[in-house]
Amino acid sequence: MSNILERMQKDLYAGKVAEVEAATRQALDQGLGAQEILNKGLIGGMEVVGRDFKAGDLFIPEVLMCAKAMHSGLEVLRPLLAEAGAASMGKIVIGTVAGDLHDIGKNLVSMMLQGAGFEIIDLGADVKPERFVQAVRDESPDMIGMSAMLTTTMPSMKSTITALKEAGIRDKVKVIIGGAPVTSKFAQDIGADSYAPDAGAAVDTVRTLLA
Ligand code: B1M
Repeated sequence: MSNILERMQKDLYAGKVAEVEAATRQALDQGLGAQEILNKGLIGGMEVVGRDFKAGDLFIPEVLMCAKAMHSGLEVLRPLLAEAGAASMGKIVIGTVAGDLHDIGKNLVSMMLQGAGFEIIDLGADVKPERFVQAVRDESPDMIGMSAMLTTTMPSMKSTITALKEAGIRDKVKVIIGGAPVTSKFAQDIGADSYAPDAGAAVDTVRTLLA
């Protein structure tokens, strides 16, 4: 791997926002392609972050800084990638379910998935079932991701799956759920395709489901 991409990965891991942006521009000046910089520099860097977060060697504030650094490089590449029609790994509509305003975990999961090369449509927090249904119709995603942090809002995950069934579009998308009170058993009970306990596991699970 070229020196500039190695340095980009290290700066990304250290959460150095301005340095990652500068390294992205420098890599382009050196003639590297936007897709190569994305895959080897930014996504490569976020893979290390995801691995160490899962292992407990990195903590949430650090991961958020890494994600911010990744975004600074991504913003430089975005127009070039769009121009070249770069293939995304898959499109995911994500949101925190109705009645629930907790969005820190959902944002972390979104950022890690984006860092892994997935296109994210983030509906925000307090997302009602009908809004998920509309987003599936409008965006034709490969998957929807729901987050819940309250035991009282977990049932909205089931309502959303029911709404997808009633709209006749449940089989068009995979469904992954997560959040502190959510379990793998709950995911099974409500008919979700999968559950992930944290952001790192979410990336692995989504990769497997969309492979
Ligand atoms: Co609230 N809150 N809160 N809160 N809050 C909890 C969740 C609570 C456990 C605190 C407690 O009592 N000990 C408790 C829930 C109890 C329960 O239901 N069993 C609680 C409560 C009761 C409430 C209110 C009802 C309090 C009140 O008003 N009386 C109220 C509800 C508001 C509402 O939502 N309608 C409320 C409000 C708030 C704030 C607004 C003040 C704030 C949220 C700010 C925000 O998110 N923008 C807040 C916070 C910050 C918390 C705690 C302290 C931290 C949550 C957090 O962000 N964790 C929380 C207590 C705690 O957890 N220690 C608490 C960090 C985050 C990175 O972790 O979200 O678990 P987490 O995400 C992880 C995984 O779960 C997973 O990956 C993430 C990253 O690894 N994951 C997914 C998450 N979503 C995923 C989706 C996936 C896959 C994995 O696929 C799609």
